[in-house]
Amino acid sequence: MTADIGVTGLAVMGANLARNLARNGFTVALHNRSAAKTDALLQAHGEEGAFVRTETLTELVESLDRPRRVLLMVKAGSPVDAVIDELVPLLDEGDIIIDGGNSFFEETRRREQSLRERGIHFVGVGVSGGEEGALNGPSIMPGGSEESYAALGPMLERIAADFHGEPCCAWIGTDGAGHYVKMVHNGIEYADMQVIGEAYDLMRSLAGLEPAAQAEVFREWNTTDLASYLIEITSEVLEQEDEITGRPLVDVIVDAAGQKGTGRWTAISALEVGSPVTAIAESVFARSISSQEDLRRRTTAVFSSGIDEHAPAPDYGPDFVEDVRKALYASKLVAYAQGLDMLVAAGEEYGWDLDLRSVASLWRAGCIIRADLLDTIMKAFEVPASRRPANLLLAEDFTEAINECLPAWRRVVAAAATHGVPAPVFGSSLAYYDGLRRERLPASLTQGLRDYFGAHTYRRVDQEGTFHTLWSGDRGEVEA
Ligand code: NBP
Repeated sequence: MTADIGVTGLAVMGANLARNLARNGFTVALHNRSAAKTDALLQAHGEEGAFVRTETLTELVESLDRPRRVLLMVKAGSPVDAVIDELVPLLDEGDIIIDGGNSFFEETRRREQSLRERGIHFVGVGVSGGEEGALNGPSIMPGGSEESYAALGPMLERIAADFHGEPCCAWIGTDGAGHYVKMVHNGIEYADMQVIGEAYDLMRSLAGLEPAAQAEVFREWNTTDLASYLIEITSEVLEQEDEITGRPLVDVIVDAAGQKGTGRWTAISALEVGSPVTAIAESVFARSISSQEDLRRRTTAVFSSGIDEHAPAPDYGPDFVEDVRKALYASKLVAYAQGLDMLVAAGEEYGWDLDLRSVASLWRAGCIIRADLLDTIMKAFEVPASRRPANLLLAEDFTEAINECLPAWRRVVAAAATHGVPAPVFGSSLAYYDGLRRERLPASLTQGLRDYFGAHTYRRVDQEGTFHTLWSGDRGEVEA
């Protein structure tokens, strides 16, 4: 029996994608460095579809139809290069290697270029949705050549999540574009979770809402324009009781958030392409602060809040909860707007013609940031190029939504600062919005200072050209 596709790397993600492919009628050749995982998969799920067991990469390649399609689901980093090095001598021109792991997009660009020179297609595919998505339908973001998508796309579209009949899979752009979009997806996911955390903290600290009561609040919010997978599972986590102590589970979980790196990569790349993704970067930093456990233990006892203990207790009731909902929604919109802006900047830098409508459409189902909002975002970009908003917040629906949220957003950020509750993404998102909104920014002073100490020059509001003030001379102005 020849197989339609081979999967190598059968840990949880690879195994689930292989099962998804088989359940969708494809014959899947299986390989893992150590055969035990292959056998375990066949034993537990071998009846789910047509599988071909192989023990070596040579056997795997020999079992495949042409052009051969080999999906790598091994650990990101050097294992991907190790498997590629072993595979390439076994493949022919026109064959396709697919990397479905969380590889860094620069590595995907390097691998694609090197394999292209040898006539082999290398397709970096962003896959989102975790274990469950991999099995039942992930959001799939393929890069690589358009030609390779012709051979691979229909297969990926068949196993992808489905949003009202549309597959959450479409060709993103050449070389590392797929992994880049997946990286930014994860960056937005960081921000999405952080704003949920800030809302929870404010409602608990200021409105006294315990986790079980907040589970109800989030459940209610999930029927509003905040409706999303992350809001839905927030209510489930908040209502969970610890089996041992009977306390809310969230109170016995150590408050130090981990990260695997995609949020950090997003922030680094944003700095490189000059895109201000403050919400994502602040979310990465918020996790870093949370993880400085030793330092926090010392500072908690030493740093004062500066809050007047004798001030009358504030009344943060249902109105405040509604304010927090609006602050959360507005901050979330900023995170998405920044993520999409970053894609545009990266597209210019790396030569990808990214279609934001398509990107938003792929995130509507199957992935972690799936949200009703994405359908509206998609529609905002579903217009002729000349009418596409230069920033998501300029799309009419979102300008209106932000205007509606603004007073509440400002009240919440002020309350957080007044009462010493850290809300870095609520605050920085509002600052980003105000930064875009203000007619004049203090960057003029920055330019003056730069000119003073480094003769970096400045432009004037009333004349073309660049200018320099002779700061250490007669302080006259000269054209630079
Ligand atoms: P892991 O990332 O834990 O990798 C384990 C697999 O890599 C095993 O099959 C292992 O083989 C293989 N492997 C390693 Br380690 N070194 C190898 C080498 N030098 N040569 C060949 N094979 C090697 O698996 P995972 O958690 O299933 O994740 C797979 C990919 O998917 C990763 O890139 C991960 O970041 C990504 N991922 C994505 C999501 C998502 O939501 N999209 C979630 C989780 C993971 P062995 O069995 O012989 O040790």
